[in-house]
Order: sequence, then C-alpha cells, then structure tokens
Amino acid sequence: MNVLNQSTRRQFLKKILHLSALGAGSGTLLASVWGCGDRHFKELPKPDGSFVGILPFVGEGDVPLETVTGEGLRGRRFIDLTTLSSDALTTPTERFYVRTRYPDRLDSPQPWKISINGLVENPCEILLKDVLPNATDQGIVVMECAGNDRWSRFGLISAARWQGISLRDVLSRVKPLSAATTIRVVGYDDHSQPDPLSWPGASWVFTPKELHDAGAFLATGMNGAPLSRDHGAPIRLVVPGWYGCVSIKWVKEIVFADDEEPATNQMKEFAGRTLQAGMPDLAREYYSALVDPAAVPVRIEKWRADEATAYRIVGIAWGGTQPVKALSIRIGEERAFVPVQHFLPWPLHGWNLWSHMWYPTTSGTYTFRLRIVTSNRAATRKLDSGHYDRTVMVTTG
Ligand SMILES: Nc1nc2c(c(=O)[nH]1)N[C@H]1C(S)=C(S)[C@@H](COP(=O)(O)O)O[C@H]1N2
Ligand SMILES: [Mo]
Repeated sequence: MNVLNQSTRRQFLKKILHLSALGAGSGTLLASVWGCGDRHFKELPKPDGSFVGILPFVGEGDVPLETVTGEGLRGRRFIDLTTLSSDALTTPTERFYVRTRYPDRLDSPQPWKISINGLVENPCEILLKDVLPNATDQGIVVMECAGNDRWSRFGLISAARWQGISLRDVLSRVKPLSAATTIRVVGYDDHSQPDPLSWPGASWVFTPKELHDAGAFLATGMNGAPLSRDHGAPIRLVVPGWYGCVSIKWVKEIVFADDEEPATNQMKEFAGRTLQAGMPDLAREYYSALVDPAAVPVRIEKWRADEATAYRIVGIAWGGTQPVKALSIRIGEERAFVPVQHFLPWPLHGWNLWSHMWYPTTSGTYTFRLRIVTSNRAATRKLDSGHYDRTVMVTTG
C-alpha cells in the first residue's frame, strides 16, 4: 500500500509555504494588478522527489495533436497543452492552433488590398504595401477558438506576439456617415472543398466602440515574422480578449453599415459557442464575443519522494478584463474549492501557468474544476458550466 506518510506530506507543504513566503505567488498573497508587464514564474516551484510521469486525462476526444490535418474549412491543428512551461508561454508560429487552413482559391497575382466602403463619404482601398511599413508590435495576445473543448483536448488555444496596425488608424482614413453604427470585417474564404459542418464566408459585425475598446488590429506579422498562410497571410484581424472566430483571416473588405445590419453566417454558426441568446438575425442583437476568465488543467504530474506519491496539477488561466482576486480548485465533485497554491495574475490578453499539489489517498476518478473571482466579479459562464472540467483516474497503493 502506498499510503502517504505524514512527514513527506509535511515536507511538501513546507516547501510550498516556503516558496509562497519568497513571493513565488500564492492564492492568498495576491495584490497585483494588470500592467506589470508579462510577469510569469521563471519556473513553477518544483515538488520534492523525482518525476514519474504524466497521468492522462480521461473522457476526451482523440484528435491528433501537434499535426496539421485536413484542408480549407476543415483544416485543423491542435496544440498539445501538456508541453507548456513558464519559459515557453508564447506559442511558436508553427505550433499555433489552426482553425481553417489557407483557402486554396486565394492565390491571386494582384497586390493585396482592403476595400473600405459602405456608409462612408469616401470609400477607398488600402494597399497592403502601404500598411506594412507602419506595422508595430501589438503585444502578446491569447487566441481561443470558441469551440475549444474536451473533444478537442483544449488544443484550440495559443498565444503569439503579434505585429500589425491598429484598426482605428486604418479606419481613420474614411469619414463615416452619421448612420454608420456598425462595421463588418470580411475575410476571404473561397475553398474548393466545402465543409458540411461550417459555412464559408468569414465575417463579423462589430460596433466601432467594441473594436476600439478591445484594441483591435490588423495583423501582418506573428512572433516577429510575416503571417503564415494558415494564420491569415497577408493580413488578418485580431480582436484581443474576444473568441478567435471574430479574428477574421485574409481580410479583404471592411464595410460601414447601420443598425439594421444582419448577423453574418459566421456569427450565427458561432452563436452558441459565443454564449449568445439564441441565434439572432440582427448583428445588434449579439453580445460582444468576449472570453470570460477561464482556467483549465493542462497536465497532472506524478512525483515520488520517500516512498510516497504526490501529484502536481499544472494548468493555465486566461480571459477577462479585470485583475483576478482568487483562483481556486475543486478536486472531485464532493469536495470544496480551495485556493490554488501557486499562481500569478495573468496579463490582460495573456495567459499564465498555475500549479497545485495534490495527495489523493484513495483510488478513483477525480474531476478538476477551477473557480475564478475577479475584482469586478466577472461572469465565468463556461468555467462554471463545467466546460473546462478535466478528469483523471488515480490508483493508489
Ligand atoms: N477567413 C476566415 N477567417 C477565420 C476563420 C475562417 O474560417 N475563415 N475562422 C475563425 C476561427 S473560428 C478562429 S478560432 C480563428 C483561428 O485562427 P488561427 O487558425 O490563426 O488560429 O480564425 C478565425 N478567422
Ligand atoms: Mo474558432
């Protein structure tokens, strides 16, 4: 029998408390706010003992990880979140998740331009070559597909450092008419292979305020290199803090419209996953597709020290627009939530790792659920619905 011995347990706890006291970050010692830059653990505090292996999550999809599959609208790449570490929180471009691959009918000999039209005094065309020299660093932004779930092993989320030009700057070149209260951003989506599960014609309707508040930008670069084809080359929209489905790739047109603007197919397709009330017909009836604060375990590590076994739960947290006040975890449905032992607030639009030691004493199936309280008590709808629950089976002794 591998019953955890008390002194080992005390050792683990001592180590944890020691690290907290050093300011490595603890759920109860937080007084941090946004704006302190990309503050991350240099390294998550390591448990004592030796690493044994990773406990697999059960009850999840078997999508292939870290490999590009399918073409066009069906094209996917799922990232393997178990590999995340404190020093690798920015996703290399070739590993960044993909949802829809480069449209095969897109290759055009014409220089790329974006048409800005609709309810404006002076419709115009913006040439990519005029935008490129003005591209600046837009910071690290986490992107999450609204369809990121257990079936996809939560592999549809990544973080990159983007380069581009603020949408506000681009749009300042036109004079909108007074009736222009909405903006439709339209992407190229001409695939020779249709997907019965997805409607082509990616476009999303925003209000100018939504785009402004989010700091939306047209990205031309990712992690210091020009955008790759599957990620929207040569130019895509990025709306920080919103689900990925609004971040239109291969942008070709921006249309100013009025209050009666219909919802796009894309908005309707993603209505459920962006937490809309039903599937409204008018764009103005849609809520901002903001990502609520959320957290999910990414790997469960097994450690051994002095004949005893311990587990380290490592996870990520992201989303929301206000600083986090408390992050807690529930292990097994009958238990209470307890503060996560090690975490730092994640930067606005970024993500961060957290970790929590766990000493199960009985064999069984355990489900992890996180809970987040922010300073503005933001809703955490997907989190609280169990969307990000993950389950493992543990055998003790
Ligand atoms: N033109 C176009 N843009 C698109 C899509 C698309 O199908 N076509 N998919 C959207 C969705 S659902 C997501 S999650 C993101 C994914 O961006 P990525 O593939 O660069 O990760 O692109 C968005 N932009
Ligand atoms: Mo998505």
